[in-house]
Amino acid sequence: MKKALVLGAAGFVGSYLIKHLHDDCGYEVYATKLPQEKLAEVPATIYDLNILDKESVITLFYKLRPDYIFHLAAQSSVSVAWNNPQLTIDVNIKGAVNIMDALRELYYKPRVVIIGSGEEYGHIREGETPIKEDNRLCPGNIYAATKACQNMIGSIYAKAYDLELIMVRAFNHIGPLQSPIFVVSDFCKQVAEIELGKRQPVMYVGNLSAKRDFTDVRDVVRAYALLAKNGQKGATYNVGRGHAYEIREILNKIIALSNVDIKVEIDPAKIRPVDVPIIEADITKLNEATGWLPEIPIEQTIQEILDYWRVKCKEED
Ligand code: A2R
Repeated sequence: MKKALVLGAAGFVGSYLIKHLHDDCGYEVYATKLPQEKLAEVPATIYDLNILDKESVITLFYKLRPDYIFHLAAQSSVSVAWNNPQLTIDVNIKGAVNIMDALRELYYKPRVVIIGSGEEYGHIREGETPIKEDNRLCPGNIYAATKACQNMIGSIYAKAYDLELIMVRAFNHIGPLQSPIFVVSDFCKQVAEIELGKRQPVMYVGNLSAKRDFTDVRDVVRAYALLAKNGQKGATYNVGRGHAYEIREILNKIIALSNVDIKVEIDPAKIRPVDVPIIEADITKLNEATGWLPEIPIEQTIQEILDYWRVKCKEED
């Protein structure tokens, strides 16, 4: 039976990826989390690992000898990155290099999927959308810059040391369980709280005109597993829906699912220092390598996120 190791599994994507690798791919799954994190019931054997501790990374790789490794561990919040660039650089760049260096110590070559971000493209010129993987990178925030750096070092290591590294640029992914620091979760949580009378019927929002490419997290993890098998060594693949939605459109879809009257107000604290107007993926390369296409409609995902918050906000009463 093939073995898969998921690094950074206590985050949003981890539990979905573990479930897919175990239930749908039939792998024996191992996963890591930070010592202070908790991981809900998942079909995997769990280890504590801080990717900043390179020796521990090497020891774990030797012990488990996985066929596939998925590197999800990251400081993944754009707003936290503005406030704490040092931490973001440490985890997202130094941590990634620790993993790649650990791979060089092994006597065999596991297939490793390194997760980056659609944010790496940053400020996109007219005519560059939908964005292809060989587009120039112009990161618009600190988080994006660290992920662009991870990607570049990954490409260099794959070539220089003949490592089986496959780089992903993941566009916005959404689903139940996501933290409300991310926009769709934030909106759905606010609506659930309004419905329960926990707050005034006013939604506080940031920049509504930005356009982002949103994909259901379950479609995203399916793409990661396919890339682990079929992605080309050293190559980068966009993972996204291939369609950008205006945040205003998403907000309207969420409000339409509620039967309470909701007013919308701009909260200056939610406007980021630099915002990128449109980010949309060209997913031709991914589709050609794996046959992957998104399957879950955005309306279904939004409904499930709203229902998740309705239950969670009620439980907190
Ligand atoms: O920051 P925390 O405490 O939430 O922990 C995150 C964890 N993490 C680490 N793991 C090992 N060693 C570290 N030094 C370290 N620092 C942070 O990685 C969190 O539990 C996990 C990443 O999960 P999320 O932040 O929820 O990201 P998500 O949405 O699961 O996305 C997975 C990947 C990330 O590379 C994103 O940047 C990319 O997809 O979009």
